[in-house]
Amino acid sequence: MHDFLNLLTLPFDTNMTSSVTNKPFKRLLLTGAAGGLGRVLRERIKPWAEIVRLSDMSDMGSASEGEEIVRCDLADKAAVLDLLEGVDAVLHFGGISVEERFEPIMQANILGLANLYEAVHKSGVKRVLYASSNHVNGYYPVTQLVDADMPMRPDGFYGISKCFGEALSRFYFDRFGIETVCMRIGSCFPEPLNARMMKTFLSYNDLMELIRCALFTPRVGHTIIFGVSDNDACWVDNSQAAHLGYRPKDSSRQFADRFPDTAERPPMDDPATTFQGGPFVVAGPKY
Ligand code: NAI
Ligand code: 15L
Repeated sequence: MHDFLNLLTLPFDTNMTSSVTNKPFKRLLLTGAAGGLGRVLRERIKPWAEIVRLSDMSDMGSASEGEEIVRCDLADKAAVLDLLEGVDAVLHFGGISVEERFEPIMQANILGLANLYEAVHKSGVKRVLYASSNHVNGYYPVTQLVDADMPMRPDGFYGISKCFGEALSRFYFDRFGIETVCMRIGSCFPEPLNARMMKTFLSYNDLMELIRCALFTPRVGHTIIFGVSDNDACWVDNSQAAHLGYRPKDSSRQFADRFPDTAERPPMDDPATTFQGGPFVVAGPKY
């Protein structure tokens, strides 16, 4: 059992006196920095840390002021241990982000996550924000409201790897008191790309707000929150994560003319419209 007093230790400097810059964190690590969301977050998280350490296995360009670049494969245990040195908190966005063959998912999202949490523990990092996914629950029907306490129903190897991440982070909290916010992100793109995303849409601004809440709420323990904007229709219930105070400001409704709700029931003979995971439910398994 972890020492309960660990829970009273915040992941950032409450006095905001860490340096002349008055930024709450000395060093924030962002993994997946070369990816779609990583590139969005790169500039936006800078006000929170004296140094943002950016990591990915792909090219991230060169470091600008206040940045450090560490190229590494999450499956490389020794490299991940080095990656975590001197880090205060982690925004973990690296890994395979779609349905894939098991082998690459296992390397990046399962072995990679085990490497990350062991390094987090060894380095004394206090908090992780984990980019989980709506695909931990892809096999719930679109007619069902889902909350964080309901059993996971993943829709493929990708979703299963995110279930692993949520379970692993729960274990590291129970065992060592390392706090994690698992953000079950819906569809985070500049705008919804289809009718399903009208329900799962998360704007970039709301993603930032979600991250801000997850990073600066004094005590988060192990929290699961669904990352969606204030969309008119939605199949997730965030009441278990109310303590984070996340209030989305955007909504998919501004795109309603593109994907009008015809009020007809979706065709229930098509798994991609029957289940919340959409096309992911039929994408696998690719073994
Ligand atoms: P992405 O695929 O654009 O970026 C992922 C990054 O991880 C890539 O730059 C890739 O090079 C890197 N990566 C993959 N395997 C790696 C490894 N073994 N070692 C180091 N780096 C590795 O994905 P995106 O859209 O930016 O998503 C970021 C995170 O958010 C992912 O974990 C994804 O599962 C999660 N997410 C994203 C959603 C979205 O709507 N964009 C929805 C739900 C979850
Ligand atoms: C995800 O988990 C993926 O990373 C992203 O690319 C989208 O496909 C999203 O889910 C979604 O469900 O729309």
